[in-house]
Amino acid sequence: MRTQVGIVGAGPAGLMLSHLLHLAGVGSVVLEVRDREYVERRVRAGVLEQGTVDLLDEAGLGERMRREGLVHEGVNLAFAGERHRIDFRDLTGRTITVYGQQEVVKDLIQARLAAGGTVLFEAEALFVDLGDAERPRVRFRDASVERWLECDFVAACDGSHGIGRTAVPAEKVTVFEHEYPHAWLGVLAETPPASDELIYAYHERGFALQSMRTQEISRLYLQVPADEDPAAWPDDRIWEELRTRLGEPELGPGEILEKGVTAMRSLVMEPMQHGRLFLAGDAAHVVPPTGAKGMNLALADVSVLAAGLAAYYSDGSEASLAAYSETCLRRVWRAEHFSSWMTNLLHRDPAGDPFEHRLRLSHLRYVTSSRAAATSLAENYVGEAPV
Ligand code: FAS
Ligand code: PHB
Repeated sequence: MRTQVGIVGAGPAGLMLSHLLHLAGVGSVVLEVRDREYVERRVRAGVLEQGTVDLLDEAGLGERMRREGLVHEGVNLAFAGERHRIDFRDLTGRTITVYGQQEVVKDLIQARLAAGGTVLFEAEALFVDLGDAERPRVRFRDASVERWLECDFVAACDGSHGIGRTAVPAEKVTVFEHEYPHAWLGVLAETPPASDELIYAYHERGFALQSMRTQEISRLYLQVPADEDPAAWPDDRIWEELRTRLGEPELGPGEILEKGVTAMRSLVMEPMQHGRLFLAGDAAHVVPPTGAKGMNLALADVSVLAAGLAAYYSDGSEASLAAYSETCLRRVWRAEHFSSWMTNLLHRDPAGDPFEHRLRLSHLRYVTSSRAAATSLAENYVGEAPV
């Protein structure tokens, strides 16, 4: 097979890149190891920054998001029996939209296939061959047959455990990584959200988050130890802990549709490119989900990469491609810092240090009483912080 841009991974990054390249008249092939149903059912991120909403709109993908997405003008911080609203509209003039990542992925797959795009499901990329610098290629297995995908460029959009990252010689990259001592138990439940806006709760028993997908479906998270087994959390324990930490005694119960533990880590790979291989999204960086940045960062990366590739094919210029990493990393590190800051502010340290607990309570009181501090949180959350 031959294409202009070989893309590994049909998550938000890979699919959006393929769509944006199509709009620019550039051909691509997307290789996805999983089947379509798995990719479309995978429950992950839920919050779109205003910039992401605008990108989806401009790319002609905003119709269902506008119809079904929930526009929120703020979030709530709950602690010490109090609840305080951070008003994004007042502080930044911007809003967020709650629209599940799986809905974005469905919209992207539908758009690619409707446009005659090539998305090969159950096609596992085995490795990227950069031997010929001008002609990278991807070895992949499709229906148990191994083949080459010959390309001009390769985009590794294969997530935090992908193979793209391994194609870059170790001596050419620096990987910055931080592990957290906790994870999130994520629950998708058929029960109305207790509040019509997100609730981030800091409780002496640990963090909890109430988000949602619709007015009838709640998306809920609990801080658990880093190596927690979901089996340790039967439904009644989940509801009891959520009610306590969120301060919502009437929450649930409802049918739990999905339950899973997500590890928390920060990671950045520098640079995000090597020759004609470019890494985007979780393939290049990972953030703890507390700041709701993961998917937004992935889509921002590929809008930069698509513009650089379009420029190359339209007039041969390579300046934007050469600056891809530098352009993306400023925004990536801003999101890394904010996600780490939100995580440390809202999660109980496993030792339960009383001094740390008092510091967090004071920090939360400051953030919810100082307009300057609240504005700092708000502009980072909605994605408007200077990078
Ligand atoms: P993705 O991981 O979405 O996509 C990569 C794709 O590449 C996958 O479909 C994978 O199957 C495919 N792939 C991998 N290796 C391949 C190979 N060798 N060949 C072919 N295909 C291959 N972010 C938030 O903001 N909020 C959240 O609540 C949140 N929850 C999360 C929960 C979980 C369990 C995980 C893992 C992540 C979560 N994230 C969350 C982060 C998540 O949303 C990512 O930021 C987002 O999926 C990044 O998109 P991509 O970079 O496209 O990577
Ligand atoms: C979600 O709705 O899944 C969600 C919302 C906010 C976060 C993380 C996840 O910080």
